[in-house]
Amino acid sequence: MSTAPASSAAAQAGLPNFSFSPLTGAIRALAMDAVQKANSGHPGAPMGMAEIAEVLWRRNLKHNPQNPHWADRDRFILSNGHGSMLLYALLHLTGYDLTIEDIKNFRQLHSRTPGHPEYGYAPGIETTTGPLGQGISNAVGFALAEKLLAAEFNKPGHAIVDHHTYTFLGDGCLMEGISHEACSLAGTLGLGKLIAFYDDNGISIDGDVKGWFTDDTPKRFEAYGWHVVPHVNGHDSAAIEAALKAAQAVTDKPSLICCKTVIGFGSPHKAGSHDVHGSPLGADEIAAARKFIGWNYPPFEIPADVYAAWDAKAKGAAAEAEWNKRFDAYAAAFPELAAEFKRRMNGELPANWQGAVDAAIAKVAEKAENIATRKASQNSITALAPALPELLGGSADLAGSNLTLWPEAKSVSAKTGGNYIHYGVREFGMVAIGNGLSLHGGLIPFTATFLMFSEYARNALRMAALMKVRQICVFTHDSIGLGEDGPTHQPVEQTATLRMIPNMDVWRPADTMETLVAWAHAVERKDGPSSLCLSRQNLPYTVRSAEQIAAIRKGGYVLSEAKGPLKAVLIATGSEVELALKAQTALALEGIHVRVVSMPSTNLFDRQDSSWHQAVLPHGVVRVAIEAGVSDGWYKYVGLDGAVVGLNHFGESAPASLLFKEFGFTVENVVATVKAVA
Ligand SMILES: Cc1ncc(C[n+]2csc(CCOP(=O)(O)OP(=O)(O)O)c2C)c(N)n1
Ligand SMILES: [Mg+2]
Repeated sequence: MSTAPASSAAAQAGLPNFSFSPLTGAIRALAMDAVQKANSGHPGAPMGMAEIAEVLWRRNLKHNPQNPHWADRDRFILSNGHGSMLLYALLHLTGYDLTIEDIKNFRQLHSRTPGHPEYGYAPGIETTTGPLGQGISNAVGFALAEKLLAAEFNKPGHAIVDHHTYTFLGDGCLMEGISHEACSLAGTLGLGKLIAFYDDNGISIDGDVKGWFTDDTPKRFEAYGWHVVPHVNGHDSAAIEAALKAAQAVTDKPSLICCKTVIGFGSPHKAGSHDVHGSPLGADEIAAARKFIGWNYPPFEIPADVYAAWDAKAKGAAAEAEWNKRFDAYAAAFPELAAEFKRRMNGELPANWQGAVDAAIAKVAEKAENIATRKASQNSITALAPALPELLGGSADLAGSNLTLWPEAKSVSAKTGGNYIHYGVREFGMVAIGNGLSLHGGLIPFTATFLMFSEYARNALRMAALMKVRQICVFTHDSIGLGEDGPTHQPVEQTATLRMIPNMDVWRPADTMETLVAWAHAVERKDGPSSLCLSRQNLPYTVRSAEQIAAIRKGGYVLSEAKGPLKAVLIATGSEVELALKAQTALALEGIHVRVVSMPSTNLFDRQDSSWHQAVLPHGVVRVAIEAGVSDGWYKYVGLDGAVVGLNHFGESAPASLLFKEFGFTVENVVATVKAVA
């Protein structure tokens, strides 16, 4: 422990009349004690932001701890998720179902209070945070959702969607590039109900940020078109309150409130230093801190009057009751809109959804078009969107290449609502914003870019999967089949690595029918994201029976049965299904009969039972997989006796047909490969 002398709290806070309040004392004590008990965690941010948190959560936040799902609650996102104990303390103190036992179990196996706030683990956690920069980006999505739903549902005199999105963020979030992507777009879209508090403590893990972070943050955000309240003393409750009121009063711009704080404030010897960022204070320093902040209670004990002063249950219930009354009036005036709002906030699909899907399937079968699957995706959106008003499209500046626009698409702007977002060239920001849009409720977002640039969005895709968020990712230009743009744009390992993200459904459809079914499945999937890997080039249509169309949803199925004694099974995806079918014909001429299995989604196939696996891939029959991508993942289907026609190196810049030939995606090579193993 440092033996530096403790200066007075007033001197540390830079406020002559400063004294610690028991309200913030409760936060500081819970954070110190829980981190100490767990012997790990981050006391610095919770202690440094306690005054800001008290002003927001106890005096301003519109929420009902007894109904964390109330549609019009304010949303709160702790973007500096390492400060999780701050959020847990606030949820506990204000009356959410998060007990003192939960706090004592901080960071323990199966507790509701894991190291970082995890969506779904405890009530009131709106999103998972911890990977810095993504919480603020989710918050942009939440605020955008509010704005779009307000534009769609509110009527004069009936503001049923009318809440703020608040977020706390630190130096780390602002250093992360994604904060630029998301906050820049938030400025352009004028998200006036987004209010961010910057914990400007000058410290990150390595120490004083002066060596690596010297941006003029207020100027940066002003340049984005934000309303900025600079130079707020983050321990001065009156100043924080005034800044918050000023931020609420600006309704056409997001607000950033820059709060100067002392990290670990309340720890007499460690405050202001990176020592307090991410380790327990230690028993001696905690004892000294208790004295310093005037907190005379044992660990995990909060006096009744402090609980009472924090308790937001009655106020929250009254706020929700008042909203319910207003909603009833809205429902009386606009019964259909009210029912639609409820349906959408409950995440239920429209009653006519199945009918729309069936009609679209019938049309695709009738048209039997030979088109690129990116075009088939656009046709699917065009067919399904009229039945799905919650669909909210968008692309990272590739609308014309990803083919993500449809006849009724209406671009969102600062002034108008709509159902299509031009995300600009911001892939990571886009997918993180998409997560926020989805988590808010009422919307089903889809996002789009080239499959190659899924890499830029990678961690937000992982977060979608981790949180079980419904987001549909349209990834076009899915292989060397994109041709002349060359190896920088040609995915080789992306489809395979996306498949490896737990709970991500990856689709690589072979034609218009598989693309439509992939879309329908992705929309219907409530508990996770889907990535649709789509071709730039045209692909032929394959006629299927009704059973085969139904089987697409099983991820892998027999597309073309062997016309004689079964010698081998060819497994292919996407553009390589055509090749497999041609190889089947060529092999048959030589008396070698093979079955072609189309495997548009290995993830879905893996989830089927063993009888389905056996029916599609019978034991004892050699298998050859064909996919224009890395081969590793296919060995689990073909085993060591089978073979893979894959691509284990980068591509080249040339016309697609030449590249497929150059790299062995030819009938001759597939025939030879089958003969070598069968
Ligand atoms: C994307 C990402 N990179 C690195 C980390 C590890 N990390 C956690 S907190 C932190 C420092 C953050 O500094 P700041 O936001 O200023 O937090 P403070 O120390 O002020 O609480 C780092 C590097 C992370 N959580 N996420
Ligand atoms: Mg900091």
